[in-house]
Amino acid sequence: MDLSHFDGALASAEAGGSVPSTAKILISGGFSVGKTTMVGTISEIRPLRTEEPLSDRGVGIDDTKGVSAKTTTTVAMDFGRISFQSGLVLYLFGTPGQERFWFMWDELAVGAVGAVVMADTRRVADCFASIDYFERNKMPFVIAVNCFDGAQRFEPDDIRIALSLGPGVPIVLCDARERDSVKKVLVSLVRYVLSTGSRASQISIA
Ligand SMILES: Nc1nc2c(ncn2[C@@H]2O[C@H](COP(=O)(O)OP(=O)(O)OP(=O)(O)O)[C@@H](O)[C@H]2O)c(=O)[nH]1
Ligand SMILES: [Mg+2]
Repeated sequence: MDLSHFDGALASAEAGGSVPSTAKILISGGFSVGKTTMVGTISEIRPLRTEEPLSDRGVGIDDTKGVSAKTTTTVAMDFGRISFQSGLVLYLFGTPGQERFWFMWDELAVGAVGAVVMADTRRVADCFASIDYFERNKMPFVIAVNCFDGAQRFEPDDIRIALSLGPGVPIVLCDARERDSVKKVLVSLVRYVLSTGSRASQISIA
């Protein structure tokens, strides 16, 4: 990848210029944390979804604790796209949240430059698998804490301790239903990817 091209695109996005560039981003996290919602909120195209009803077959397998209102789940992926004024285009791939569909992750991760790991402070351990996966694969990620109604609010520093994250990993509080909020998460990820450089510089995003 030509990282300077991506860097230029972001700078240009901020300056209102026009440099075309694309990047693949993963939206991951535990079951029912709001991944499909996030992709749908920000996508400028009708998002591709692979939702299937939660059925009796999942009883004893799917962890529906705390998400009793949930009736469907992502079985393969979500897909959406967001363009910045500059021409920078992000392709968003939402991962399935349930363990039995994690075999999809390796496929989805091919060519991705970074990831958003969504977290719910009521079920914080659910995002450990995503964090482990991206740390193992040396893919830069940011934590997006989806602030559900009624969930206790925590400071980013407390969340950093709870997730055993180093000081560098950005933690952003967000509402997956709010476009501007999701945009902040993505901008934070792009900036972080550019600041780390190492992984991004080996990947083609052109
Ligand atoms: N209150 C509130 N509800 C949300 C928010 N984000 C998502 N939801 C709701 O939470 C539920 C789960 O959202 P999804 O976007 O399907 O979650 P997911 O992470 O894609 O779920 P899986 O693919 O099954 O792992 C849905 O009923 C959403 O409407 C949020 O920020 N606040
Ligand atoms: Mg989903």
